[in-house]
Amino acid sequence: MIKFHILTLFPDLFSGFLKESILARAQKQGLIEIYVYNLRDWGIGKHNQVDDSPYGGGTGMVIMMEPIDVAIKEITKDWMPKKNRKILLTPQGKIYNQKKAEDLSKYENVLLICGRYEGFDERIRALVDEELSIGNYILNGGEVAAMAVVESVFRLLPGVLTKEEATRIETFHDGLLEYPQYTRPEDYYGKKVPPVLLSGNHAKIEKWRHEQAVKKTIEKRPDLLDGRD
Ligand code: 6GU
Repeated sequence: MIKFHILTLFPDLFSGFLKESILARAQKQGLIEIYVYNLRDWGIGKHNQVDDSPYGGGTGMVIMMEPIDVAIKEITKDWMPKKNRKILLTPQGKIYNQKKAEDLSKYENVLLICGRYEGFDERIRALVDEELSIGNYILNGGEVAAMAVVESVFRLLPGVLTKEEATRIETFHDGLLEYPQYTRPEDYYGKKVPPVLLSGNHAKIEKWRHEQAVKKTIEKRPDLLDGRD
């Protein structure tokens, strides 16, 4: 069982996401727990201040050390360091990928701190284990990135996908793109379903699907095959 802890200034962004069907089911089954914390709750003074103007001048506001530092300390107070991960989501991080998702799925607790793009005090970086980004583009904050991380990790947990789904992904996906799929009708205004899929010959269908997955990968994402025969 994995526990995600999300620290954000915009907790409401997560309410719809957390109710999504597979994620809701996984939470009910006790495969995953997700806690969303409002950074504002650790704000300073009667206005619960979390940011301030930058030293040296300039526009915009900078997230302050204290609310983040105290929030991290409180959220992680009972954690044993080895099985837990504290992550800052920022465009300056290493690019997130499937391998990273697999690594994270082995932790007991994962804290995702959603940075704001305008910035946070540089010293905050020293409070976390690593920084992650979900790609080379700029978002206003780490919230969408946090959802990407949660969704990609939780579907790897044993019991989340059905046995059938998991087997299909392992045997075919194995680093390849998905083979082409079709459903009714057989003929859509002249665009036809490949005849092999209607043949009823399962061995032939399996072979065709694997070939198609390889072909598609070579054509669309040859980078996925780097270092393979
Ligand atoms: Cl994690 N945060 C922001 N603000 N922008 C991003 C990102 C994260 N990953 C890609 N772009």
